Amino acid sequence: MNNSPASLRIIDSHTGGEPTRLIVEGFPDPGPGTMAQLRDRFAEQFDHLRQATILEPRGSDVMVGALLCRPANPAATAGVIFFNNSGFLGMCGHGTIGLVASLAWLGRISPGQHLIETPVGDVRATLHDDGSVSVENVPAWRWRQGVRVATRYGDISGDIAWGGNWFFLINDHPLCIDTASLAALTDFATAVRQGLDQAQIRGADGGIIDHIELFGPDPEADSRSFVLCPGLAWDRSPCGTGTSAKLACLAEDGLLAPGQIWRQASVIGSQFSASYRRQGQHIVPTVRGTAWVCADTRLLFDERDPFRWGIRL
Ligand code: PYC
Repeated sequence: MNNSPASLRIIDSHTGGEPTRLIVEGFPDPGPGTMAQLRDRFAEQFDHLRQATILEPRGSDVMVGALLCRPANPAATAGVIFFNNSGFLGMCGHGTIGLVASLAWLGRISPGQHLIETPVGDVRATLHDDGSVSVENVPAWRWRQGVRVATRYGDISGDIAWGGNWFFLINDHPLCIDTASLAALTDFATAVRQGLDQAQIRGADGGIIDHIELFGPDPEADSRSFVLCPGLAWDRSPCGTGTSAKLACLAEDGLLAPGQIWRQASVIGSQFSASYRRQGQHIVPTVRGTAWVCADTRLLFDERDPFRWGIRL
């Protein structure tokens, strides 16, 4: 099998400012299996294509990649594997909204409900008539409350929750959640990430807590967040999996009732609206937002180009 294609067809979109680059053609066939199996095969055999798609000079650190896959379940509309500059994501809320908007733009799907397979479970996406997309995510839950982490900013307390990725959620911090504070927010969240790693504080399954989420007030929404992603880029969107983790904490604290709408703003002011239903000890969050398709093009990998597989620092 040729695992180094000369080009990939991609659809770029953004959801609340956060880009998704969907690979729709040209990727080597990863074979049959679940999305978790395909993700592992992708990582073993095609990691140069992840890097080529996301890293400079063709991509950027802020971009989330999505590989469109044949689903294992014939009833599903699609399977998807999300990735970024540092590796792979479990689920991605803004990316699923981007995926659905891109499939609609290609004319491959119509408004209505679509089952989508991801490496961490199935999600149900609804494409609405106005082009917005609701994603009923995998079950979310709070694993630990009030965990103290030693950082170079002192001890920081936060909750650990699963929303399709592992999050450390911090309400109590000294920073403003605004664009003037982005460098300070990034430094602070990076320090928390390092503190978690050094203390080997992990998620319930031993997974790395690779998303750090800080909250503050917003004049229009219920809350505004800053989310540091695994590759140390900050999320331009309110982060769908992060909003899911937030809902799990709000539900546990009795601060949000099932079905009640929560409006989560990002640091640049884009918004998701979200609600949840209960499922045993967990909640099932639904996150709604809008994505805009911005490019339908091809990435070219000339074999003479020394950076065809990305600038690897
Ligand atoms: O929307 O879930 C999300 C997400 C994860 C990382 C970037 N965006």
